[in-house]
Amino acid sequence: MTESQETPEELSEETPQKKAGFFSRLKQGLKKTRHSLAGGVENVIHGKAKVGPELLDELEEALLMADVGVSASSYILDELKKDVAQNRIRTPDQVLDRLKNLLVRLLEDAQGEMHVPENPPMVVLVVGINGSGKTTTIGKLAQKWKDEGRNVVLAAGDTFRAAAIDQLRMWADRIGVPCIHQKHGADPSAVAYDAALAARSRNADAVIIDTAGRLQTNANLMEELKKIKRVIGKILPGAPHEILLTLDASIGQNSVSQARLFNEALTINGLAITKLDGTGKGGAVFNIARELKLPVRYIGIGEKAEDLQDFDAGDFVRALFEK
Ligand SMILES: Nc1nc2c(ncn2[C@@H]2O[C@H](COP(=O)(O)OP(=O)(O)O)[C@@H](O)[C@H]2O)c(=O)[nH]1
Ligand SMILES: [Mg+2]
Repeated sequence: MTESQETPEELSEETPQKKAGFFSRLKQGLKKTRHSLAGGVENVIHGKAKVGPELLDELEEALLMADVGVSASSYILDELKKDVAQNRIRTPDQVLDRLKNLLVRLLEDAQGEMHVPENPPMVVLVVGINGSGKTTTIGKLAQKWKDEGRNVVLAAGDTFRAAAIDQLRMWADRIGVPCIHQKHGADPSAVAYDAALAARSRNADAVIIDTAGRLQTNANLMEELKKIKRVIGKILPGAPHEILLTLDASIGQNSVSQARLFNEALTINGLAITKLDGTGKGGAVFNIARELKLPVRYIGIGEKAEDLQDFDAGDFVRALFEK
């Protein structure tokens, strides 16, 4: 590529700074998991002069303590043991480097692109249990997409609680995007239907649909979500293009079974891991990737609009381990 063909972003001097700001916020947001995961691992590595069964056992324990989970931890340990047995790894520092690579690989194996339809609007259906961060994530995502120049329409599909409708409308007003809503108790699929029609007539780029939470074991909820999916697919073929599951990082390993239940009922396309700033259990992300092979799209590291980040496996692991 010649210089004259470079895009404005590549020439912009702001990009590295923006990236640095993004990364330091990520590090700050992951502080507690840095402490539990990287802290635990480094204690083991730095306390040992040589690589042997003792170091590897303690490392596994440190991973489990940091909520990395049985499946992801045993995958990592099996790989490390092979490397040690075949003499590819000889020092504790090499174990640490290899561990970081394996953590990135684990996450990357589950990554995949979002399906963006040829003809907009793209429809994103956001699901998850009560309090997992659906409405907040939608608000943040709408802000982010609007800042990127996309026309977004929100749909207040959590009609189960009046406060949930108001909460989404408040986000919409603040950001300056339309929010399609009906009254408390209305059929959520009717709201989704209205939103799809509104988005089509406004030539919107994206519709993001909020839904009710309750318990993941609640059969009615799953039926309700399936109905939204069916209804929306009739108006906009191929929709919803993304079913995004929000998982509260502070529930640790329980997120694996929660994600499995939603995935069985609805076929989840991607995950938003929320509240990483408030917990040391962020290591669970690795087990979710290992067990469910579901891509993490976004992470929430605070309550404000700017506290939602696109997920990048390499950045995530670097933010956990880098000094
Ligand atoms: N610290 C923090 N709080 C969050 C994050 N995401 C959501 N929350 C808070 O979690 C609570 C529940 O979020 P909400 O979006 O209402 O969950 P919903 O019931 O799934 O819609 C609210 O108080 C949010 O402000 C996050 O990434 N970090
Ligand atoms: Mg909500």
